[in-house]
Amino acid sequence: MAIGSLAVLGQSAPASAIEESRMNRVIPAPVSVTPDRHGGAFELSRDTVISVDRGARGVGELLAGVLRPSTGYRLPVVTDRRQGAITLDLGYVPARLGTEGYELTVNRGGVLVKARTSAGLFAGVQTLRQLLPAKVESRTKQRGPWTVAAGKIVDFPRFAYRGAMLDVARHFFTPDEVKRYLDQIALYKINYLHLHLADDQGWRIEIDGWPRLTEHGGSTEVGGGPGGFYTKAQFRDLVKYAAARNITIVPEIDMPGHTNAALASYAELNCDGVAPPLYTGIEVGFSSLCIDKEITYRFVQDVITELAELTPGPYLHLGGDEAHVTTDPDFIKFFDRVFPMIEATGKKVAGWHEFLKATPPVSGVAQFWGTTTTSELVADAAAAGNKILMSPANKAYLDMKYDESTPLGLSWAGFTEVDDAYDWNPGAYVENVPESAVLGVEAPLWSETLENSDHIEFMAFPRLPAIAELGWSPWSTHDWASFRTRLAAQGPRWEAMGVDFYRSPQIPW
Ligand code: NGO
Repeated sequence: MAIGSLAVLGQSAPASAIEESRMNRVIPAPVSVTPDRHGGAFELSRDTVISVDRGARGVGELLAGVLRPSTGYRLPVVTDRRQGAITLDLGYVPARLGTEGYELTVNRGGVLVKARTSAGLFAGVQTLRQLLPAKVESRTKQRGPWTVAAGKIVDFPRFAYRGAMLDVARHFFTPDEVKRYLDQIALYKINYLHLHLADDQGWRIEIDGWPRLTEHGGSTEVGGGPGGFYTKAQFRDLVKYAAARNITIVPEIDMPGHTNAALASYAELNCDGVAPPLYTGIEVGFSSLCIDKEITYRFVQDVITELAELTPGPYLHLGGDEAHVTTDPDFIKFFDRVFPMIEATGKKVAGWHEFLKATPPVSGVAQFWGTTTTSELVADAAAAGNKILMSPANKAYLDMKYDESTPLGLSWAGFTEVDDAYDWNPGAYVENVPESAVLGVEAPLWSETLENSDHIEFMAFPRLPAIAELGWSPWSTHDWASFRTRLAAQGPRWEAMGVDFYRSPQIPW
């Protein structure tokens, strides 16, 4: 057979097989996927409408925002029921689907996404995007057909918390850069973005009454660049932008260590009353708030009060890591005064797992970032009823280099290829921390070496989807061979979206 006719044969493969394969390429893997081999396919056309319940208009508009540029169709969002529509229906679904679960049913006559909440509908819509051809993600008009195979997906998350973290302190990222990342992580059903808002190199959030934090403390970054900070209005706008994508912002102000930017801004916060210079290097563990000065607690109180007021979400993160120049008794003394301040706001405290040296309230969440699978502190906290958030540095840190040739990133926790990031079970990872004690997973992206969205994307993709899948998908779906094929299918999507990802040699792109 001539090569030409082979190619033709390839092109004329039955459309249903191609579409059906997309049903099996979704990340994170859904709980159940049932193709309907006799149901044909749904085709998006110039007459399609997006029909929503009133409470789902925002989700409908976001879907339309993805589909309109590439299809060129009008895709009006309407609130009446229509034949042939994409319908987003807030209504009864089985209780096991919880608040973020959804059912997605496709047949020739339409697409129906059903969920109890708009968060569930949003999750269903992210799945629907992946059932359409990759070029649907393009911002310019593309040729159809825009078909989705018939079948049914039933889906809900394994863990309540599926997070990403962005360090905006070591290098500052503008609100638009943060929004771009929010858009990218939302596609993989990430529902928390933890922002590391202050560190030795920069203070990035306005606090009334302490203007030098941002004026001076925010004026630089690693390498000596101009830094930056978020005004309260900008931060509120980020919170809102995230919420529309079912993402809750978790603000972190690291303390008592990692505080050089604050100490440089206010001499009176230092035990010796002398402000140190701003810091633009990447060493850690050399700074501490002054534990025995009253002004320290007035400062921390103001910060906590204002963060709580800026943040509708349940968690405030206080860091607590690498306080190498704070003695243990001082560390405990400090947090004994600070934990009640958080409780008074009605929020839950989160911290890097060393903060367990002090005793957070039982509502407190410990973020495990170790590189081994044992931690007595963490196991004891789990036994005491604290929830644990899993971010093992040698698995979940997106700032680790993939291998020795990676131009960006650090390597203190080891090189982390895609299979390293994927191959661990958060529910059975740290000794004596059972799944019931695990709140979820988070993929931190520290920015000592990262300066812009291209850098973020190169480190986060393709590993972020691996962590997202560990957080969402049932362990029974865990399978590297399947994951790498599904990941390969994301490549053309990222190309269409302009995401600058790392083409890991492990993945059959
Ligand atoms: C550590 C350290 C951070 C670094 C990061 C780099 C934690 C919790 N504290 O993680 O200050 O930026 O490693 O990978």
